[in-house]
Amino acid sequence: MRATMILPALTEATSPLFRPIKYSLFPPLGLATLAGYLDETDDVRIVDEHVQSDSYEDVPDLVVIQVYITSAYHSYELADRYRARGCHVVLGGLHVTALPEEAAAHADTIFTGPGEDTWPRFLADFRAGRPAARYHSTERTLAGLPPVRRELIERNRYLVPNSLVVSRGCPHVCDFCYKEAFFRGGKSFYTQTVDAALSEIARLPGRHLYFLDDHLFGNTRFATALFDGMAGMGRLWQAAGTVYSVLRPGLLDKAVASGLRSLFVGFETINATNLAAQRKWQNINQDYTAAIRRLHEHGVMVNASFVFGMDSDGPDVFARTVEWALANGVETATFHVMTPYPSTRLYQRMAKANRLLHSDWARYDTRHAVFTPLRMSTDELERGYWWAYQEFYRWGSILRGAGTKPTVREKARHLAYTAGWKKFEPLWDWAIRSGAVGRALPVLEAVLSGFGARRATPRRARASALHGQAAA
Ligand code: B12
Ligand code: SF4
Repeated sequence: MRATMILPALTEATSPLFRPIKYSLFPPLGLATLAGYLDETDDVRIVDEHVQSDSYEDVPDLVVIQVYITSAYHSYELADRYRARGCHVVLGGLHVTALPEEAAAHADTIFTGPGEDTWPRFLADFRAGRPAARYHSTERTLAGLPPVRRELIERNRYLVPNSLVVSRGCPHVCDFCYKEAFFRGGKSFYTQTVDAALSEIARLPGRHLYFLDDHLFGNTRFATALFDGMAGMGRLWQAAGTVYSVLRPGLLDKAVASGLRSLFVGFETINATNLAAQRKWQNINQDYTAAIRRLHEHGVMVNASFVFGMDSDGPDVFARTVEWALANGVETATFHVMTPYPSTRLYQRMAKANRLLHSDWARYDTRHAVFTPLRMSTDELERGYWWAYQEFYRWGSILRGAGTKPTVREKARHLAYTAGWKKFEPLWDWAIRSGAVGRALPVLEAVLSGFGARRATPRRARASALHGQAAA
């Protein structure tokens, strides 16, 4: 069987908003995971439009497209083209799960939810010549997962080729998040076995890892055993976690001892009223400043994520948020315009209140205001969003953030990490065009490790763990 698997790009390279480095970070892990279920004799290729172009002139037996909301129209266009040629086209992923009827008009088969149970069933049906039109996932397990087909990925095209997920979903229920809807009909948070996760890690070459799990710290027993197992492997890693998981005694120390050096934290808003409205219960009453301090004391850099446009946000939210992040020495910040994704609670709430402005999915990209905010205009919201990025990443702010760090080496690490991410776009573009962005990985590793200064379990970290216990 011949199969073409496609991850369509969100934005065409001609858009002024396109930042190639952001889209050259991670390989298409979802598709490489699904490819693991194919036979060795199958002829399969993966096209990731974020890093490569293709003429799409082939006529494979099977075309697999992963559909995100912002690439939905383009995905449908590709699907229609291949179907016109007689290929069997299957669509799956977050957007298909959110709006199955819309996707079904462009596919021979659609999949809703994660693919680990439905995909092998479909493959058997397809080979037997009787594929169904729809498969809905209900059995949630990662037991017996075949190895991810990483050899189908061109490692050098990505800055972070060693991305991985060892769990699916998350134990929380924030109302703007895709997760409840995506996992409907089965468990919405489950993990691999610790042994399977450790073997996957052991198979990855080099030092650096990036866990893309929604919440790597979500199951304490699993995370503790994983970090214990990783200790001594000599890895440097990055991941995402919540404020609560950072403040919880013990776990962060183990993570750091096994190589954690930078964490993406969903602060979302510095306004507690917003948090209650978004059902982000786990962040309420957590001391955000203490969380950042604790991470920094452990030598972990912080990528803070914020959402603008929640119902209690007025026009002052942008300056307040940026000021707070800079004063706390946050290294990188990711800002979003709140975006009600179809099928989320937030979307239903907005639709009921008649506050949705349109259904142009291409603009549901967290940069555009697609709803009417309560305490400012859509224009103020979009302008404020861009202003926050500009303000946070101007040289004066970067130097101010670096200035909050206690030692010269830590100041240098802050400077190198923050400026490297946002200030050297032409250099990144050159590296990407020459197909060798992966060669920059040793530089990232050097910065993460604080130019070699970060020992596994710093003494200061142990002291702060005690402080954290008192605070938590
Ligand atoms: C890495 C990542 C990216 C990367 C690259 C994506 C990639 N290479 O796959 C980059 C940086 C490009 C990116 C960009 C964006 N992202 Co992003 N990203 C992620 C992240 C952190 C991990 C994705 C991943 O690898 N998951 C692990 C793999 C194994 O799972 P998977 O890809 O979902 O695939 C499984 C299933 O979905 C399913 N499946 C998927 N496709 C198909 C197809 C078939 C046929 C079948 C059977 C099954 C199937 O089976 C797979 C195995 O279970 C997720 C969060 C998350 N934890 O998933 C956010 C996430 C997907 N991103 C999100 C967003 C909002 C964006 C941006 C819009 C942000 C922005 N403002 O620019 C852009 C748009 C992306 C686009 N192309 O449209 C949201 C999507 C929300 C939504 N409802 O669509 C998520 C869920 C984060 C969040 N919690 O809000 N992202
Ligand atoms: S903590 Fe993150 S992944 Fe979990 S439900 Fe909330 S936004 Fe979604």
